[in-house]
Amino acid sequence: VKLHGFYFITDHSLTRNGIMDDSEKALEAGCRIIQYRRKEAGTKELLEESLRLKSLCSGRALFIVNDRLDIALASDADGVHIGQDDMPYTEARKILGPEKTIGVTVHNTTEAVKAAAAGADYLGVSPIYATSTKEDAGAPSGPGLLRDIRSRIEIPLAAIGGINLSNAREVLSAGADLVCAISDVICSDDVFSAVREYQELFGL
Ligand code: TZP
Ligand code: MG
Repeated sequence: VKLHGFYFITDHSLTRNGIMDDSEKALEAGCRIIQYRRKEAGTKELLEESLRLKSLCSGRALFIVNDRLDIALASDADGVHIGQDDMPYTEARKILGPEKTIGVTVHNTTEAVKAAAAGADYLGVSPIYATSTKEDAGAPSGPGLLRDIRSRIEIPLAAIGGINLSNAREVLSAGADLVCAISDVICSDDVFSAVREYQELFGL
């Protein structure tokens, strides 16, 4: 099945009811891909949380771990998401094997062409708009970058950075298959309804 729809990413600093509750709401709203993203915790805690999320997602959604291949392997996640400064794609693939899903963040067309040629399963295109959720996100590209990458690359594209319900349509029309919106969804009073609104933009 081709990846399509809202891409949920956990956030410990923004959550109101906890990342397990947020993730459950996203799943109930029909989200089919969940990423566990957490930087500031010890390995044991990361693993315990990853195992809980993995069982929550089991049979319902693809479960992806940000950055940490060890946590992904130990919790039998479905895959990892890596940035340009993380484990390089080729080494990540060697470690995880052919079956796992590997997503790669790209900031320009050159990085996108390279990651796709190397075999990435999907690309995260980042940041589309200005965001304060990730400090080192870099300069926003605007939807034009998505359009350019879309014209050259066929694997699923996940758009991220500063996306909200007012700009999500232009992101979809620029060619995104997946949309991530962290603060807009996690800071809302009702994560379920927020994710539903995005899913509806996809006709899901
Ligand atoms: N990677 C690139 S931008 C970003 C991440 C994790 C943060 C996106 O957060 P928001 O709140 O949707 O702008
Ligand atoms: Mg990373």
